[in-house]
Amino acid sequence: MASTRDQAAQVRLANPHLQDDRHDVLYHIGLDSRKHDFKAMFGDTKVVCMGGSSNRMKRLAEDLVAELGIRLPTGQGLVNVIPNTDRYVMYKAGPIVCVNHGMGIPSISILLHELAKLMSLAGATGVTFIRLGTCGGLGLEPGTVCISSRSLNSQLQSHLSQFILGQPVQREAVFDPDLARELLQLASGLNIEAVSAVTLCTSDFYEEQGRTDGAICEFSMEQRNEFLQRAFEAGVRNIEMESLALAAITHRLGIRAACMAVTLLDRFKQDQVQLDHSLIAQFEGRMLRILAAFIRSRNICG
Ligand code: R2B
Ligand code: URA
Repeated sequence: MASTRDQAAQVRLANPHLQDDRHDVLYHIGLDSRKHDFKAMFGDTKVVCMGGSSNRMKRLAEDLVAELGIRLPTGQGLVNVIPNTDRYVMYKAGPIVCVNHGMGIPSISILLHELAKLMSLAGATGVTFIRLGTCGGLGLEPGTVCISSRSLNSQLQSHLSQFILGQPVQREAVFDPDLARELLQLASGLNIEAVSAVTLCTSDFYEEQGRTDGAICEFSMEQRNEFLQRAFEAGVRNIEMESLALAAITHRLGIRAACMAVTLLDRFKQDQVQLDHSLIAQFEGRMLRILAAFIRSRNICG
């Protein structure tokens, strides 16, 4: 359970160049502090839910409204609150924000910079960021929910590497252990198959994830299997493409965050995702139930 101190904590940026009373344009999410009242729009935010696709995030917001009985402003319904951009969509249901992050580290990292600035300017307190995604599993039944403890890069190192002003900078990629434990317990209480996982996060779906079915492949089946086995021995149980940036950026800013991803296949057995969409939606429903239980436990929806 979050402490009283955590609940009152505002998002603190790590940038001495930014003044509190600044004019700020959050370009990729189409918000401008002179045109939008960030405090009125987002000051009550408690949970920011993220996932790859725009349609899925709209559905998630609709499902949360139904599941949690969230009352929307009369006559308004659920609307995309950032219609000035088509890069991302964002829905707000009471204190819950649902926003899509696109695919890969660059896309989610741009979003995380702007979301952190938005939450800070809005004066939101006790905010938790949660990603709900899909992934490949290692030795897990399809449909297993993986809750990341930390994230490894493609060299199996637990940090995000960036080049900043031409110099390498490494940021530790760890998730809040209490939050991960809490989500795991909620999953267990709901009888949902879930594991605590070290997550491998790559910048490519095909070659970097050891797939032999991309347009280019310059390694053998033996080398593929050896890499996946080495990842498994390093604790990796799932593979996806955003957790490294989510962990590194939120950890650097002191934002409580978690990454849940449901496995679509066992990568020890195959490379191709062959599930039909209705089964994927059913698997994603498992994460919705865990998320709804988490939000209920926080008593934040009135
Ligand atoms: C999981 O699924 C996407 C690739 O298919 C990517 O966004 C991810 O992390
Ligand atoms: N997303 C990934 O990044 N990898 C997979 O294998 C499945 C979904």
